[in-house]
Amino acid sequence: MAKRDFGEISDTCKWELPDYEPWFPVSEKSNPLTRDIDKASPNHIVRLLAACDAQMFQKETGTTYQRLFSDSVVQTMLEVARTVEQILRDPEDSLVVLSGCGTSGRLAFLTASCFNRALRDRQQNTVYSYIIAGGDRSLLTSQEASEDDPKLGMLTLEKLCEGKRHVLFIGISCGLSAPFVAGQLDFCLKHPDIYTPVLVGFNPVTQAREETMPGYSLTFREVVQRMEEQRGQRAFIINPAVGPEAISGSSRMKGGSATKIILETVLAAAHTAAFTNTHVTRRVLLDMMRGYERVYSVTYSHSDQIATLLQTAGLSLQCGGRVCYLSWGSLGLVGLIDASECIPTFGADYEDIRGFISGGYQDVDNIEGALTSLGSQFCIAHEDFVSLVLPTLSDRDTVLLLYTCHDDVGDVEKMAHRVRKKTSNLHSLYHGLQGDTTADIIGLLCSSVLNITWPSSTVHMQWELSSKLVLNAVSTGSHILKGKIYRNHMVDLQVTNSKLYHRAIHILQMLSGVSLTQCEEALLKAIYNVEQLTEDITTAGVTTHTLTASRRNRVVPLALVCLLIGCSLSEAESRLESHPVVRDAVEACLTSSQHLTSSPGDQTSTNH
Ligand code: S6P
Repeated sequence: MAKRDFGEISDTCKWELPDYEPWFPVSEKSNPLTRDIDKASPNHIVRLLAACDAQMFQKETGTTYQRLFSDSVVQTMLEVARTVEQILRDPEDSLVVLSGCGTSGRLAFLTASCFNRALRDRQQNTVYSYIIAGGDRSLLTSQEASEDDPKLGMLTLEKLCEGKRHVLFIGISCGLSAPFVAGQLDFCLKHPDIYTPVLVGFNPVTQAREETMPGYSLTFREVVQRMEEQRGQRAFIINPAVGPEAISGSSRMKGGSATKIILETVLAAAHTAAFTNTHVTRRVLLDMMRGYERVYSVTYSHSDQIATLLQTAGLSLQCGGRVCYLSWGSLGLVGLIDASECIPTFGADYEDIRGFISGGYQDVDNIEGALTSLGSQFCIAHEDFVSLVLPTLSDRDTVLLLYTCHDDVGDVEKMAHRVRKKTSNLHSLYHGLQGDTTADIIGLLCSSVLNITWPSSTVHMQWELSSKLVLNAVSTGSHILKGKIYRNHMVDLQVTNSKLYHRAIHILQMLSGVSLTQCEEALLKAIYNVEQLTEDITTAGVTTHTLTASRRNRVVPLALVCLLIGCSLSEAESRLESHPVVRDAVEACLTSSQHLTSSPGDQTSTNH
């Protein structure tokens, strides 16, 4: 035991060493803690996820990386909170815009909605708005391509802020990489009389993306450098390192959680100050962040129950069943977000893990309103669950009820009875206060119950974070059990934007040990479904490649099999057909390839 703990301690810090995967920014590195997560038991998976999440709260150890609690980070948060405080005191013609792509855009939406609600509760005018690349449909589906468009980002921001006198723009890009956000930050820098830009992300500025963006003269790094020149006055960068993700590059996990912690801390502190006629202080910010650290500890103190949920969801996915989150209140948004992210992250079908929220779009309160006309995937109300899913529900499926003591528990109980008639595979995640027994009756109907009890000072946003941690563990863990992950890499990723295109090439390089150029060629062959690359293909840009890739399946596994076996695409296709589970396919190829003797997975990217 002592030996294993020692191993974990050193693995916890290894990613900080300068020679650990130096070609990757922190947000794309593989986490040394989770390199065997694909073979771990449900209990062990939860322990590993807990150890990765703990890295969010680790104190600064040296000079390399600033962390969440570092003075420099707290100082910048303080300055941003004071700017928000001023806007709240004088909101006329002012706006706080939160923007991002994918998960970062979803958190922008979640945060803007939450704090507008807080203002409405005080009979104040709302000051927050959000932008998500690809529009509101991206809240529920993956529209990864719009992430690559800096001009679209800029134009969307300009349109939203028409006629405003002062705009605090908060651009979120965990990897300091999304061109959509870079375009917006650059636009703000060019109009300092109106816009004050804030960048939230989790890489040092020296690791911001260097690649050129289509139709744009600057790289993300150059935009960040320009922000640095104005830092502390007219531009702010909040960028603590939180360590690599448990599944490499999956910034929906720690990146999303840390974004939530930072934004809510800054905005909640500003609200308290503005409405109690005080000022934001470092102490207030630190206390709030410590509150989130306690949320982390309390949540993972229920690791056994989380592992049970993960195991049952994994069994459902393995046998072609579905996992449904049925939520009430704002936890519903957390459920919708977690479920929708499984599509781009694991190449999942939207029916594999699906979220439903009691009041449908009325509860979501998004700018574009109900999106149900876009198709079944956008049907998110409980009544949609009742008409679309309930009739065919069986014991193969897992249903998770997600609610708190503030929700209509009678309604939860009614739904629990309806589900129970179709499946015994019913579970619940409940947030309650000390001494309350509200959930007891519903618990009797469930085959597993995760009741988390909180002190009365706990705020709803903290329950959201707790639910996010649990659901991230359930959706990630169940896909690991389904065999979607090899080591700690999602091999079968969808290559739908330039970030994912480059990630795919690096995964191929790491697993095959051949040069990046050969890997890119193999990837392109798989994308275009050709045995030989034509000049048209090699001269086309990444945007054309990703557009083509979005219409193809399993391009990365195909390219990998070709590289490992040295075979044609058609042979690779038939090999993959005999191994529908991606991890098995990779292992079978590694075993039969000569590369195994030289342990390709342990080679480093020296071919850069
Ligand atoms: C990550 C998620 C993606 C990212 C998006 C934005 O797990 O699937 O959708 O959120 O690519 O990334 P970033 O680095 O700009 O926040």
